[in-house]
Amino acid sequence: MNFKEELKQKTEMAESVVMKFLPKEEGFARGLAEAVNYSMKSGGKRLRPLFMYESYRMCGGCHEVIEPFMAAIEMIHTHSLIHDDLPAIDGDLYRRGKKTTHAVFGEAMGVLSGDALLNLAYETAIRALFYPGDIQKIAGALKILADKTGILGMLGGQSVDVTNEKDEVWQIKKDMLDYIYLNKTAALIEAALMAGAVLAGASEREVSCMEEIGRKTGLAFQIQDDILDVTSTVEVLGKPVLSDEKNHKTTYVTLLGVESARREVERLTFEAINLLDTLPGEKDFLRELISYLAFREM
Ligand code: GRG
Repeated sequence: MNFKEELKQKTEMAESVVMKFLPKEEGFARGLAEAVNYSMKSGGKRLRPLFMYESYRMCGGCHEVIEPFMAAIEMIHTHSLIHDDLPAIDGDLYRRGKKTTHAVFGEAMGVLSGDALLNLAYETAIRALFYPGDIQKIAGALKILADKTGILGMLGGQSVDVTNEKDEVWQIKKDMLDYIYLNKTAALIEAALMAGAVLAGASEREVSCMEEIGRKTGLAFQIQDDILDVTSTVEVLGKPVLSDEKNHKTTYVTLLGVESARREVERLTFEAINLLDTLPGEKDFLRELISYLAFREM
């Protein structure tokens, strides 16, 4: 099977795992479950559950305990997208080629469904405690998920982005831009790789190597996002282009130009793969996935 076929098959597997943990649309709160399910079923690459599954598999894991964690990380990611699209932040009406959650269900339900998803992520991950398995590993993975999402992770990174916008600080230096990218984007990719490794019983050295791989891969992913914002089209991306310019954002493209930004993506990807190759386990798919993302078109 070639990489593209394998990616399709594994994405479908991740998709079906995520679907298992969605709420039932019933009762008085049916509207909230509908908004949550709308956003969770609106496509997306399912990269974070895929990264988590591949790390788990590579480190020798082979049990269903990974499944609630795969669903949980996609829920956290989707929460961040719903809130990022709100009028108070980017005010975007399209994502993944579909209307954004607040555009369909209204702003209040957009806020609430994002909140509900963040909570549902932990409700879901906690279910792993009731699977047969090592409680210590599950506790370790829960801690990673919570830490990488919080003030010292994704939410902290986003807060700096939002504060700059509020204060109309348009020109920021590279160290601050890196802080934002490493937290708002890379932290969840680090969490995916680390939690997968911890659940599989990997050593401390292996888990911190996974963290570094996630850091480099996540930074490259966000720089590629900057590049696609100026080089792609709304049809290919399924969301608005030139939005960084519209929002006066400093990006790797505004700091370095498209060509140097591309070289940075390639350098970070090369370093991530070199680190991956220092780890034991079967990693062909993960290696190809990391390099595929450096040239992704959406
Ligand atoms: C401030 C209210 C408020 C909310 C913040 C935490 C947060 C919401 C946003 C996090 C920042 C964020 C949205 C970063 C974007 C990272 C990124 C490049 C997302 C796109 O990921 P893909 O391409 O998306 O994997 P798909 O659609 O494929 O799942």
